[in-house]
Amino acid sequence: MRIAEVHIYAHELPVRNGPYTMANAEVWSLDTTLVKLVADNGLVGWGETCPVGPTYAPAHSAGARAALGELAPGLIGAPLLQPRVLQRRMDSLLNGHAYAKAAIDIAGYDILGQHTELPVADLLGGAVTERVPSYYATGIGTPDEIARIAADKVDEGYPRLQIKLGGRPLEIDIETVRKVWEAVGARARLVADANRGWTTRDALTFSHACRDIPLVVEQPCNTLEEIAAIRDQLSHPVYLDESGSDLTSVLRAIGANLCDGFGMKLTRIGGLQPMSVFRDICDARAMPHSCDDAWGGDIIHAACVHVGATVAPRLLEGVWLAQPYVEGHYDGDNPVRIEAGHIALPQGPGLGVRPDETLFGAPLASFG
Ligand code: 0XW
Ligand code: MG
Repeated sequence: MRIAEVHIYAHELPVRNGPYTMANAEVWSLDTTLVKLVADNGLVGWGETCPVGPTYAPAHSAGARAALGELAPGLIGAPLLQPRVLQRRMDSLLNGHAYAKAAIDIAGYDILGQHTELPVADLLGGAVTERVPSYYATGIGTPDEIARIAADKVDEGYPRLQIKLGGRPLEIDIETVRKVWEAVGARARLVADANRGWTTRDALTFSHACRDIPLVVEQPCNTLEEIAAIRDQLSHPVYLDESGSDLTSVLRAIGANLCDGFGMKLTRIGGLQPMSVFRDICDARAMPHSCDDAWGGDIIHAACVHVGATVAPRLLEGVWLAQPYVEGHYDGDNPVRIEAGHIALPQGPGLGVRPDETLFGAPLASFG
């Protein structure tokens, strides 16, 4: 079974009640890229990659499409039965650009699942649950507003909250986290995510000021070097998100004791195949982590839930989906939805989601 056709589509996802704000990004609408692979036996699989704007990560939608255009001609005839071989084929065609390769990898697994009549979670080692926990990520907001959202989301059933911080006076960040703690207490696990927005001074001041609040600090500063410089002085565990840019940086961070866990994104690491390797590295060192992506619709959401369902429950920090911020679904019959802070594993072979492709219009480019 080999790739016979590659089709690339663009689709706009306006942010419901936008904008969505982080220390280094304010986004009103996201431009997602969908990939349809057609196998030589007629099976069709879908992949997706959707950077959350051009400033969050070294990834942007036009970059994804340029990379896919570079890869696609060389992928015609590539094997679909061996996901690692497909990854190597992509690496032989283009250095880097993991977030574009991820869309091909995901579509390949969707086809492989249909061919074997297995859900993607089984292809990744097997689901340990049919319902994964999610977490709610607030945007940047006033202390009172974020505390109110936090209380509402915990009431809704979310077991974990990620409070977005950074890009403003540190006192407001500290007050925000204090008010959230007063509002929800130990009813949810708390994460303070500055998305690279703090200096080492800010991170130290924050951690000391909030030393009585049990929380995890996520990606406080821009670089691993900055985080390494203050790691031993922080009062809280540290998770890496943006700095866990590939398996090499993950190995380096774990080996040098630079973190206690990760926020991981499926497209950043290059798709389901490298994500399953990341999962197993984390398992070997008892490192908790999430299985997220930056943004997107039902296709990337289904992929995140499938891999999340294969993580040892004590290590799964949750599967974050953009779904609460996205209007509608690609697959009205099998939508991937967060309900009471948890997500049901899609059923059926492959990703378990069949998008209505008329939503995406004509392909931007087709190969094969
Ligand atoms: C909350 N997320 C997983 C989604 C946004 O794209 C950013 C991200 C994070 O943790 O930084
Ligand atoms: Mg993060």
